[in-house]
Amino acid sequence: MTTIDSVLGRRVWDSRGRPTVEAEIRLAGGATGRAIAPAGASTGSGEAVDLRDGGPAQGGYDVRRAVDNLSGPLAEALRGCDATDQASVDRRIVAVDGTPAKSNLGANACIAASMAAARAAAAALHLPLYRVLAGDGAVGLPLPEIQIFGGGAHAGRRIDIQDLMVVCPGAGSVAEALDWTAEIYRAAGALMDETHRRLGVADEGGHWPDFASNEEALEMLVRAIERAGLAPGDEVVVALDIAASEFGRAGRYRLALDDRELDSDGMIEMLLGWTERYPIRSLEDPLAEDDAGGFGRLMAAAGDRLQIVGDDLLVTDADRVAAAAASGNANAVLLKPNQRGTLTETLAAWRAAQTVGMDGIVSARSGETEDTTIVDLAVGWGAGQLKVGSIARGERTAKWNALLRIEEREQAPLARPRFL
Ligand code: 2PG
Ligand code: MG
Repeated sequence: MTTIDSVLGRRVWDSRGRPTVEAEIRLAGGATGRAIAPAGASTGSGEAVDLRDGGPAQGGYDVRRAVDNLSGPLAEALRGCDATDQASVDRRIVAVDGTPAKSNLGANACIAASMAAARAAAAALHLPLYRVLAGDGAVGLPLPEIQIFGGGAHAGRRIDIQDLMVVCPGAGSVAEALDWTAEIYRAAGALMDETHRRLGVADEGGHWPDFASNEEALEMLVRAIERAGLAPGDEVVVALDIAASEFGRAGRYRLALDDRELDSDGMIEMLLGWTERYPIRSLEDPLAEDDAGGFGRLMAAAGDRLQIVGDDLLVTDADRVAAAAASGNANAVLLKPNQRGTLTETLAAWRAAQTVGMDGIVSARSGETEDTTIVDLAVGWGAGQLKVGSIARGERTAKWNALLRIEEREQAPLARPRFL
């Protein structure tokens, strides 16, 4: 009843108006599951391959080959496989692609198939996916990490920092955290309008800012928290995704907005200065992916009080997570299923992190859709934190609203990550 009968590839659209891949899997018993691949803009060089067609159509971003790979070789490989055995589904995906980076069939085709199989299995079992993923374990609600200002590759590089986010450790529930964040988002918009700093909405729904310096963004974020009637550093803290690989290489960092060029130690000094002046508790990709030494020095200086998250550095790779833990380069991992191409490999990265006491953040990409599978992953795997962009734009609110429904159903406690 739960064996895979058919796999269909479909070309659909993402939040940047680019084509993307949807997989629809039908099981022998009639249950179906659907999932859509997201896409990043600031990608780590170690990510699995997001297969695009190139050429003139759709700016080279078309995915007709990946869609054909789904309906062709992937469908053939998965037919007859038991969808409730995710590990064996994913083994087949890995085997039929046959390359380390899924460059043959495309990680976008692979992750859509892997997630659709999980969805079909949950449908056949008449259970929500997060319940299936949790197994016998308790369900945990992740603390939301929510963008207020977009920047970097998501806002025309108008500021260098990519994501300025708030986390509400003082909130008693997901619903309250979202309430507070919406007040902050609104206050930030009003403050920007008063100072003519708002240009629009960035790729992940945060305000597209027109600040004179990177630090002005931090100042305004704290003022927005205060204007919303909340206590910065207590009820609400700040999380940044510096996405430093976008402007740093070979130990040199060029902050265009501040017209400054820093070496690795200069970056660390600047970031630590910010953490003293602002209630920052989490720094994602504070240094470039080729600067593991810099990560190590930052961890040595502040790894006991700050969450240092590897995204481009770790690319959801279990081996990299283990290596980073051994060398003390990060204390948290961002988990993006499409960076690897299967759920089993994504889970392996999370298990590797848990083994060494690292924290986890399940994350969306900057190019997203209405697909909410990552919400189930964060809840079912007990990842503790969830990052999906801002509290505006439908592809973002689809995830927060899914999380609200889960909270209503489960009444589970909100996670309390150690550094937040
Ligand atoms: C990131 C993500 C989400 P992208 O860097 O963490 O903000 O961006 O999907 O463009 O890699
Ligand atoms: Mg990132």
